[in-house]
Amino acid sequence: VKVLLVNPPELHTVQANLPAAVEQLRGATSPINLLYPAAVARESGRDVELLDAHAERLGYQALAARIASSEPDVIGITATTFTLLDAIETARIAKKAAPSATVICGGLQPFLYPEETARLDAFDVCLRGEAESTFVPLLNAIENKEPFDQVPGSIFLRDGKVILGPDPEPISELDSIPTAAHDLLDLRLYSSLVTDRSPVGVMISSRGCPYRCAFCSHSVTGKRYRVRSAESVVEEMAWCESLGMKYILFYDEVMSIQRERMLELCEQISQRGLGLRWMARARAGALDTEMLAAMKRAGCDLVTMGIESGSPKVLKRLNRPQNVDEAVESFTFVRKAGLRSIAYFMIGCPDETETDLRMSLDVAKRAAPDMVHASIFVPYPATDLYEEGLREGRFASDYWREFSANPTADFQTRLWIDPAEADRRLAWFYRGYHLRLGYIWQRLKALRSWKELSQNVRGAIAVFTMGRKN
Ligand code: B12
Ligand code: SF4
Repeated sequence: VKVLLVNPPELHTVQANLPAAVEQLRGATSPINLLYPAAVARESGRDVELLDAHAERLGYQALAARIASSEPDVIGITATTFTLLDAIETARIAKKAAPSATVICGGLQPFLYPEETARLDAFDVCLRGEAESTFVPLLNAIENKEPFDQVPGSIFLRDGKVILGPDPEPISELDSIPTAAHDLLDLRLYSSLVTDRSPVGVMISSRGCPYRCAFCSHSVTGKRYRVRSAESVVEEMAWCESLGMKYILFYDEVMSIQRERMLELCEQISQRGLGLRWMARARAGALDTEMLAAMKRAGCDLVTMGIESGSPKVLKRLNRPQNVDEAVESFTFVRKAGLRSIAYFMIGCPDETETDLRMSLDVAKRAAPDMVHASIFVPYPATDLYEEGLREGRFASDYWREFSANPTADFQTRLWIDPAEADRRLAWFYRGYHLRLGYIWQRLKALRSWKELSQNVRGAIAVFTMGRKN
């Protein structure tokens, strides 16, 4: 069978917590979530094509034409709750453009809301779980015209009833799965706000996260932290470089939590002598100068970390480490190691008062990252805080589940605090951070190119014209 994997356009995404202006500045990054199913399908001998409609900025008409000309037997679409409407629209288009193809939905949405996604009647079958344990069994079943009942992770409708296949096995040995199929991408489409290098690639060196921040959706990759060997990561990096990539975004949930592994990985990257630069998402408080020096030698130039709030009380509420000084120290270490940093903050968190907000600004100034990224706290689906809000009657109904069952374009995310107040706090925080001579001087010193200057100017315009629905 011929497989076409589609990353849907992002024309009807549920707007979360970033102003549309900032959203548009974000370059498209490669759909790593589809590069894994692509790799396993290809390894099993199938002909695989990948269509990134979002990165190509395709509208639905153009998408239909492309799907038709690909003549696929199987169409695999990825969906999160935020991209569900576009995933459904893509499935509808796909059904018309390739009427005999089986249309599949995978990703976070069918994992979080299996019944609701199956009942949408948009997809022939959905898959929950990691593609490496589900996709090939499904392709086999399609090819052999067998029912999907025994396919791990399958969910589908039969006579109006939702049927669930066996639970999929989590992948315990990450080295056993094939390398993400980067060569299927048109690399020219990918860039990122965090670097002036391009093309930009995405890699994952570990899966899962052992922590339980109260604002974070349960993810497909789960709580068990699993790592790849340094050898396999370095091989993939070398391959990415040979394909033409200049920069890698490591999208691991938490990359730096196993110190020895990180040192080993950096050592091997350095020895390989790659010209790539890369960034890592790290955990504040879990970094030391030796690790950062090793990362720098290995080509890392940016570390991003969540601080979230400057108030220990709010941090406790978020189930985050409450030692603010340790978080600040991590940023100092990063700066001293000669790396750039981005700090993430959330504004409008549960129980946040004006005093807590001021504490956040104060910590942001002390941490002095190269860039501050603040967003309004949105209770995401399948998070502890959303569930608390439901239990305690803050939200009248399980609106994320209702949206999943009956997604409509007028759906609006809800906040914990009054939206106008949240906007005011966010604007106050950003202006307080950026409108300081010290900050402006720091940025000017750090500017490395005209492209970066224009990005900064556009970013600043986005900040000052901020409002959630502009
Ligand atoms: C990297 C990342 C981003 C990146 C890139 C997103 C992207 N489209 O690739 C950026 C920064 C752009 C981003 C933006 C946002 N993100 Co984000 N992001 C992540 C993060 C950290 C990792 C995702 C990832 O690459 N995982 C690794 C891959 C391999 O795993 P996976 O996606 O689950 O895919 C596997 C399976 O699901 C399956 N699979 C997936 N698709 C398909 C398709 C088929 C056909 C098959 C067979 C299988 C299959 O196979 C894969 C391999 O096993 C996750 C956290 C997490 N742990 O998932 C949040 C997460 C997905 N993001 C989230 C959110 C909310 C957002 C934003 C709304 C944030 C914002 N404020 O704007 C935006 C929305 C952007 C958008 N339009 O989708 C939430 C989603 C919550 C939800 N229920 O929808 C998550 C879960 C964070 C969280 N824990 O709360 N994000
Ligand atoms: S926010 Fe990050 S550290 Fe916290 S639970 Fe989610 S992935 Fe883990």
